[in-house]
Amino acid sequence: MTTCTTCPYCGVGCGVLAQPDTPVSGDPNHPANFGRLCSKGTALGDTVGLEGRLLAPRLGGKDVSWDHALGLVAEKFLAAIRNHGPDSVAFYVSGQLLTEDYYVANKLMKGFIGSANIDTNSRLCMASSVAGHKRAFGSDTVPGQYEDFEQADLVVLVGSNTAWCHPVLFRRLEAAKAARPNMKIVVIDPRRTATAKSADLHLAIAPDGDAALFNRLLAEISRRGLINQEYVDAHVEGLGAALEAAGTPHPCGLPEDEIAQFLDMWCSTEKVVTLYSQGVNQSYCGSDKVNAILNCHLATGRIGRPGMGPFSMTGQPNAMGGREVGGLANMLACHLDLENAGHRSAVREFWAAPRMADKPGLKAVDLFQACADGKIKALWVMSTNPAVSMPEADQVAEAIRTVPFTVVSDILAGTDTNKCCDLLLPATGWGEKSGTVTNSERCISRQRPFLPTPGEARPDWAIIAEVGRRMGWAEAFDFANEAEVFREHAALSGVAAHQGRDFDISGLADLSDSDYDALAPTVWPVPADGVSPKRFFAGGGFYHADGKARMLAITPPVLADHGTALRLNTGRVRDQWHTMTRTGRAPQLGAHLAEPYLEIHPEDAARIGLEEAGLAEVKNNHGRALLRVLVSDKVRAGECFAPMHWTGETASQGRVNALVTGVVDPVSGQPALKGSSVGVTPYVAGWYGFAASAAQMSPARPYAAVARTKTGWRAEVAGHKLPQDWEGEARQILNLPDGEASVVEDAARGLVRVAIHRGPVLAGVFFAGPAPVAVARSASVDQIGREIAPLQVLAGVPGADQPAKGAIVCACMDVGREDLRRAIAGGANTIPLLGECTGAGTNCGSCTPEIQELLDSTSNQRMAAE
Ligand SMILES: Nc1nc2c(c(=O)[nH]1)N[C@H]1C(S)=C(S)[C@@H](COP(=O)(O)OP(=O)(O)OC[C@H]3O[C@@H](n4cnc5c(=O)[nH]c(N)nc54)[C@H](O)[C@@H]3O)O[C@H]1N2
Ligand SMILES: Nc1nc2c(c(=O)[nH]1)N[C@H]1C(S)=C(S)[C@@H](COP(=O)(O)OP(=O)(O)OC[C@H]3O[C@@H](n4cnc5c(=O)[nH]c(N)nc54)[C@H](O)[C@@H]3O)O[C@H]1N2
Ligand code: SF4
Ligand SMILES: [Mo]
Repeated sequence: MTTCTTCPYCGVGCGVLAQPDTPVSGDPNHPANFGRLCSKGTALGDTVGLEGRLLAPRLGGKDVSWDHALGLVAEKFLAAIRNHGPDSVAFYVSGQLLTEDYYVANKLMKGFIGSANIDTNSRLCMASSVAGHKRAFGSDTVPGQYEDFEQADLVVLVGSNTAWCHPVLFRRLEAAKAARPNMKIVVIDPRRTATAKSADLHLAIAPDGDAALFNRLLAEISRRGLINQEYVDAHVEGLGAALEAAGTPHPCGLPEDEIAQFLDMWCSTEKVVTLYSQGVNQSYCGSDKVNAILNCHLATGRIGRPGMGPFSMTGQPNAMGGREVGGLANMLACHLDLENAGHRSAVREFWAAPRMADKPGLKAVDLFQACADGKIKALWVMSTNPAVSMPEADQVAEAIRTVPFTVVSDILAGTDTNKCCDLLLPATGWGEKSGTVTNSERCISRQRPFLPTPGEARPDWAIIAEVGRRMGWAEAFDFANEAEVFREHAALSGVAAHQGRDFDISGLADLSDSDYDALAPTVWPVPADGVSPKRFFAGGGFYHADGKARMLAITPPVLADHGTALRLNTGRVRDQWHTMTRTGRAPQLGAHLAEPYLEIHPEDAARIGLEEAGLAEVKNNHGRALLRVLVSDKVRAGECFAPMHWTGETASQGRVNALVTGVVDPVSGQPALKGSSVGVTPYVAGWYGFAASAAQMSPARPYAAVARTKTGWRAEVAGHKLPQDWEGEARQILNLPDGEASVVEDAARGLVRVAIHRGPVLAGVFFAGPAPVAVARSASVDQIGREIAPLQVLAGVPGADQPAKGAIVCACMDVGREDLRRAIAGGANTIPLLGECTGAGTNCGSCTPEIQELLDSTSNQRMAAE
């Protein structure tokens, strides 16, 4: 039987059709994706196996009963509260919890424990957007809908690598542009990303130059007489001050002609959507960037109408739901304000809460600082991996260890955060759990189970509710099922609506269990009486007391000077999700980019003495990382980029957040994850190697990065001292103590090749040399588990029957760079032709920017040769 559910990755929130032991497919009826999925969604079936799962509560490394585990949590939290007060405990939760989980956690902390020390990884993600929305609109409201992207004539993507991070929305945008070629796309990003590649105009802005650019835009809007005076008079305050601040131009690092082009496009197009994401939010001036963007839409009244508006793209599947339940330390519930006494008493009454929090709690960075300072006596981490994803991650891991009692709820046993915690609680994961998520366009969708519950795992909401009961609040946490939690949340939103808030789903408060099970994707608001339009603010109706929006006077920051250091920008790659605990298990997703890397401009690389494919040591006073060098003019000189995904599980020194600064935006408390100062030097290893094994390898050399493959595991390694015994070294790295070894050493060139067979079957292969080794990696990986002669293995080249694939470009159809090059040489010179020959790009299409790049570079080479 097929189950309709929702993808657990990005905020696009695609509908998925799933059943056990079958590849998933896109739900043609879901309004977010209409059947499309990206590479990560397509690979979901490969990530739900039980390998590495946490299947029972574990205390100090030993399995314990739920009764013991939950009793202990209740006891330790109660003891801390008794001895040190409610603010001595904290929850750190996640936009990957379902709304029901999130609601119960927030209720327990804010209404019953009586502290607001619950913060979420959304602090690292959406906090600046939330703050910007609240300042401008009086509420955290996303006015628009996805269809606005299709209806717009100009789409501006600011600090968003949509092609990789929200691929299905990007595909919808591409399709709309193909249908209406006059539609224009502008990308504002210091890096030339895959998204920028498809844009009509790419503005490689100076980091944090965004507020200056949007101030320029506001001034130009005014200069051209494009202020929508009628709208502003009726619905907006603050125009004068905003214009005055925008009157003084500040540098944004762009040439004047490019600025002029952008201003002209924006001013001369009425239907414009400005989407923004982490290049805006994750900055020391993120909230101001948000308001500089909102100012332009408010001044022109281009908001809440079809094809128009600002659009803050959410990252996680339930980032939006988390904001609805009030999961941030400075929010209450249902978009009510913690600092508003009226709101607090309404919630107190609804919850019959014994002890309401009455002041904001600690925001993520401060929360972990309080852990380090010994102020937090009990900490519960749920569905997030802060030892990897928080800035200054080494210090955060240490801070977690400092807390006397730490609990983590996760689906997996071995995460970096779990290693710092006392008690591990096994949660049910995607495919097993049931509840709702809200995507970027405010659409609530069901996640439905289609797999049995593994081991003793329990749903997050049920774990939290049981702790609530054991702490003494039996009635308040007596939820029979997730539908009951949802109904309570929906009913509370009705209370919020009476307080004049935007978030109202009271129309869903009476769903029966079976209605809830069958709930179709639903865009809020859903008031109990009457209908609401899908978009907000076309006719005003803002949530400040006077019903008006606010334009803010924004003073752009002085752009940071990193001196002789480089500015480290961080972000995502196409086929991995955050700390890779799930995507890292799908072999096809690890084949696109298999190592932690540093993208660096050719000028800087030359100055520093870095070579392509060599290793870079990246350092500052927070920490250190060793990363593979990728020389590229896609980054600006003086800047470098590294992905955030590698952890202690997958790399020996690839945790980039060890280097990332904990400086925060003063308004939102969101850290500036895109702007750290680092020193970069070449790391010269004694030897470099590549290994493919049937056994699980661990990253245990000075440099090592391991990834899952179809045949087992692969690893890139490097070491200091030349091993005396290469066979022993190879066996250790390959994790193959037994089996027959064949070793070839070329002492003169320092090259070593080791193959390990079990009978006729190849179990592992290892290549090492004094420089990064050039072997056909995909071919070696493919040979594992096959009957193949040692000599052929040790040649390090694919057999005649297996042409080299090269690095995987199309993860869905398993097509490599070399496959594509051969097809291009054979005459397939367009994306559709390449799709026909190789299959590449024919499933999710998120690799099409890379295929296009390969086509362009091949035709450039051809032109140069002619
Ligand atoms: N493949 C994949 N997709 C994901 C995720 C994932 O882990 N993997 N995670 C999801 C989550 S939680 C999130 S929050 C989203 C994030 O989605 P995005 O925000 O699109 O992704 P990032 O790569 O973090 O950063 C976006 C871009 O900001 C640019 N940038 C850096 N500094 C500046 C600046 O000062 N100004 C401007 N204009 N741009 C700047 C960076 O160069 C980068 O290309 O992705 C979601 N989707
Ligand atoms: N340098 C840098 N750092 C960043 C960012 C950046 O751009 N640059 N981006 C930031 C952003 S936007 C985000 S959103 C964060 C993301 O960072 P994290 O939230 O730390 O990353 P994940 O790997 O998604 O962690 C989710 C954890 O929950 C577990 N899990 C999965 N499903 C369930 C479940 O149903 N229940 C429970 N209890 N656990 C589950 C997973 O195994 C995993 O351990 O990273 C932030 N950090
Ligand atoms: S775009 Fe991809 S990751 Fe995002 S929800 Fe859709 S399938 Fe999942
Ligand atoms: Mo995020």
